[in-house]
Amino acid sequence: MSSYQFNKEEFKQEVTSNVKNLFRRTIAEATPKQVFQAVAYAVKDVLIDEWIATHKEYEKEDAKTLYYMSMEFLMGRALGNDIINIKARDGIREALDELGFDLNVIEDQERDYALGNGGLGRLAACFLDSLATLGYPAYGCGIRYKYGMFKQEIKDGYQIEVPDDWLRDGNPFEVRRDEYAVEVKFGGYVRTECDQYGRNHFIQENYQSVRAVPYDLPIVGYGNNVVNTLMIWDAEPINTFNLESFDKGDYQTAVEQENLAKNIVEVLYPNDNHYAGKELRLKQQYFFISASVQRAVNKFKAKHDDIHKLPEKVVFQMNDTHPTVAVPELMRILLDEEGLTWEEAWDITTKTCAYTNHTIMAEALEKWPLELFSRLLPRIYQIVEEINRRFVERIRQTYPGDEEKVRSMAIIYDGQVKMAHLAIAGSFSVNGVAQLHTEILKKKVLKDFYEMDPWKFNNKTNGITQRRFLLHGNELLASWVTDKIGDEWITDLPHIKKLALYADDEKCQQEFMNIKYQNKLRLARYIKENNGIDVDPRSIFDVQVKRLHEYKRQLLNILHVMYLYNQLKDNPEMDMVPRTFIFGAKAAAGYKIAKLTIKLINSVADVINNDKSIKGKIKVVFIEDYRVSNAEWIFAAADVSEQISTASKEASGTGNMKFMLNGALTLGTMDGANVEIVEEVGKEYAFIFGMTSDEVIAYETRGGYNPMDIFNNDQDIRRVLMQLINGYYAPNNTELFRDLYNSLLNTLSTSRADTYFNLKDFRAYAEAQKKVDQAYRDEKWWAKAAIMNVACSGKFTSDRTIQQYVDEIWHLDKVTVDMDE
Ligand code: 26Q
Repeated sequence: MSSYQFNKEEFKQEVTSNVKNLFRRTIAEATPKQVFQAVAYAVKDVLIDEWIATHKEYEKEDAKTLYYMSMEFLMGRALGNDIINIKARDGIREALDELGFDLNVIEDQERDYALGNGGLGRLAACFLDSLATLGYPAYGCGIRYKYGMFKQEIKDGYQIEVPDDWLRDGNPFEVRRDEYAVEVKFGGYVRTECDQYGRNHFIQENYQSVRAVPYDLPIVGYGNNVVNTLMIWDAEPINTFNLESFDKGDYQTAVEQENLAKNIVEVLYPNDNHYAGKELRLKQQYFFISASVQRAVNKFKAKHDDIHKLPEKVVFQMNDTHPTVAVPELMRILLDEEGLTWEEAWDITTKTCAYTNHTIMAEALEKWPLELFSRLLPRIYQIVEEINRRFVERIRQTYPGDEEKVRSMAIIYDGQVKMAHLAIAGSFSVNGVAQLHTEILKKKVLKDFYEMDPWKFNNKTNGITQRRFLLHGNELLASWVTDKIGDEWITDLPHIKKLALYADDEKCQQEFMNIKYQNKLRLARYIKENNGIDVDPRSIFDVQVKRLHEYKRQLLNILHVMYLYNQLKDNPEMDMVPRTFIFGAKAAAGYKIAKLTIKLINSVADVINNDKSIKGKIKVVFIEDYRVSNAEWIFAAADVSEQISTASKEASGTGNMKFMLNGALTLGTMDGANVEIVEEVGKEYAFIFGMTSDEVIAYETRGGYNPMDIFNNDQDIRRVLMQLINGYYAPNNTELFRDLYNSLLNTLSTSRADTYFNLKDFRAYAEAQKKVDQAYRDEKWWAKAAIMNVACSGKFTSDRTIQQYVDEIWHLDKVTVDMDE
């Protein structure tokens, strides 16, 4: 296989000429931002041939194609990743040097593509990277939000949400594909017509519609000439203000259609792991699903006559329940447009759709009110009704007389459409995202479904791409690893196991710790520039970065910081390794307790960072606007990875894997993929604490526990909690943190006191933290443990995850692309 040969002089010329054409400037006059644009277009020029060649090959092979349907793709930046994957990074760095620019600065000009919230969206992005690198035919299907995840600013310790106008300067990599635009219909009513053969036809009338236009983004495989496509849909008005409308006095409808189109793709909902039954959200879901399913069916039909063979060539993977309307939408097309019988259509649909579950938390489950659902999607609603009718019939046949089963499993119940139930009924595969999570699904949350169709259920433990999170994010460590063991790890991460041979070697330990130190310096510079805080790169970098959510327990972390600070105040000579507690987190805009937790972290930081008496032994840093691009540097610099969710609540976690890959030690609960991380690296090289998922679930069944007992018996904890309401961290407003205090101690009308067992796990957490402090003093041990974490991270590549999806669910064939042909 020949791959792209980089030609430095040609590249320099192209960049120079791009600057000229785009900005009417010479390269010497160009700003870094302009150079970024020019470089991006030059890179696209290279990609485009591979992109075309890849799709020619797919056509030629008539390859089965995956459509990964997701409301979110948290891509981060493209340029740095793409030039790594075409293996031109060193060449481009040199070329830019010679033109007088620093590649790092140029990369830093690109906006993050923040079309996602957190784990689920980033997982989709890692999967696309692995699919391209492994050479599997796949599309990502999503929405081209005008505004992605908001930018976070911290003002006076509070989170402020600023719109993310990511397309303002245009996106050099995207390609608008007007020729593939399709129509998507909303509302109106369904008229039934009986034809001469006695068959019913369903005609949607008086609807509003929008034109869905796909934009393609290239997804570059690593060194294999494969370029896949992320297809994101924009909405445009159809026939706006056409004469016909005016004549009919339909001015109102025309205006409404225009507004519908404008609103639909306006903004990503910034809720993570939380369902909000907003009408616009359902519109977004149907919009991109209808468009994607139409496109997939059209593409299939262009080559094949027999629609019954669709499952041989097409598979839809639904990323959580958000894309579940794909099930009734495919049914609609097969019934109404292809004229199939219900049985035929259902057979095809349930062989084409597969569903991934990402959460067991009740508040995240999507349930749409029937009134809303039927009004917005009248034909889809009819189909869901019929799916439900037949499904309930099947439940009754399987469990005669057991109406409890119907109650718990029906798709339509309590005046709602339960999307998870629809997804399970309509899919041939239902998977969880880590072993523990899948077991909880089977034994608890989806027990009834598992018992009825056990064959559908399977586990696919999440993974991450080492190309972005080591090769790009941590160049120093990546080169070191390659020096030691060769570069196979880039496409075959389990090879990294060979590093274990060096874990005991003192020279290697020193090299490793020195690299970690360099990365800590880099992060310290970033913190200084962005937060104005001086941190000591010799201190332990203890990091918790992830969305802010009560179950993730950032509160436990900061309560422990408050406790440590109290100890230091009592005993300024206390012997402890200096520690920098680093936080990064966005809170959903309407999530009060989460936002208050951010304020608390910043208030604690203010007090502690300015207290000279503790001699800098503790620093607290809240990194503003945590996102994919700065995450890459944060992981590289971390010593301790905080993965402290209430056991059973974190389906998998993927940040935990990124830390491990970068040689941080996990301080965590036995939750999600932490369990498998510990299984790989061994308990001795991690700090595990707290209740197990079984214990948590047992308490929950009993209705919780009484945190007051702990409050009354543990004076250290009591002191910390009192500081929430005595103005210790808010001298001007003693009531500021009252709600946090109440969430821990008072039974609120909405939930149990301390729903997430912060106080119950506090002592165990403090003990584990103490062990971290002790362990870090033994530098050799720490270096060895860190190297062992890197060495044992092989399982957690998304390449492995994708290969399992391919082998057990998708059954795709690998394609090779040769650029010589
Ligand atoms: C639903 C309805 C309306 C509005 C928003 C939502 C919504 C949006 C995003 C619901 C859930 C999400 C995101 C969930 C998520 O990120 N889950 C995480 O998925 C990761 C990848 O599998 C896991 O590693 C994490 O454990 C899980 O929390």
